Amino acid sequence: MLTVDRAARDIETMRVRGAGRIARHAVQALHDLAASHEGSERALAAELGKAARRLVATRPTAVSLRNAVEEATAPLGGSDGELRPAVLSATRGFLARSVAAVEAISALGARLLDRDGSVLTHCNSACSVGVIAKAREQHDLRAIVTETRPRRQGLLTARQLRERRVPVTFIVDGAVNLVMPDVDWVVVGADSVALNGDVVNKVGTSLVALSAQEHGVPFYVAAETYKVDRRARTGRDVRIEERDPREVADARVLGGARVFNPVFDVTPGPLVRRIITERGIVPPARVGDVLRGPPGRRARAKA
Ligand code: RUB
Repeated sequence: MLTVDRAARDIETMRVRGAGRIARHAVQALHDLAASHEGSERALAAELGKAARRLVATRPTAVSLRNAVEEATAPLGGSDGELRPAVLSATRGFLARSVAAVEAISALGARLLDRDGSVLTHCNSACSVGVIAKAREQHDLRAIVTETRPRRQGLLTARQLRERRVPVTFIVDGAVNLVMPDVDWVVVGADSVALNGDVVNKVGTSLVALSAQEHGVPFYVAAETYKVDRRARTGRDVRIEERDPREVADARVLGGARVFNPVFDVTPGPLVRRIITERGIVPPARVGDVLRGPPGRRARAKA
């Protein structure tokens, strides 16, 4: 059984990380709380409310976490006497749909990488790994993976892609612009997407996007619809998490210099060619459309 406290600590310490995984971890904890609860419905409601607040506070930028927890605890607003089964059903529904969404995104996104070539990715995103690995089943594709300072999530990406037999070249973040002339596509994930199509993802993503634009390389974002932040009109409305400076460097070796360690940054929508969601591939400015249900033909895009 996954306790709420354990799940919150896993997310805070980044033992569990990545926007999709933290959302599922939080929802699993809410599920287990409801499943093991033996008190009254009223007591369960109070505990779920407290747990939701604790879980959402663990990482402030990924709206996936807030959206998932809100969905899982939506039955709190319902009628008396049905809370436990309703929460169990909501949590199980979310867990199943979020896993299926990654698979759907992988299959849809792979269609964009429609020939042999090189694809660059930054950080570690299950959606991006899925897209690249799926495309590799069809074409002679190689991946260029950035290290992703300071937490080096690129090591995970390189390993996961190798496990799926994708040839990988691993580079330091500063080499992105140098290799970009040899890149055919960029695919990254997202922690939040604002309604205007601005994308919030691992710090450095916006620099990758600028480099891609400079070299005429299509820049794709692979993100489930629950990463769209209905409350964020633009990327500036999303709070950027700052983490412990010691993740970057020991202040003593810097002669006491102050370290600034923002974890995410905002890539403006106009730098994004398309957003790959489980409900279709959309231009960034139309990302709000996918929240209203499956897109029609017009919302689907070609590479
Ligand atoms: C992870 C990160 C990922 C997104 C999307 O940052 O920025 O690109 O979360 O990942 P951190 P996914 O390591 O700080 O959590 O596609 O797996 O949801």
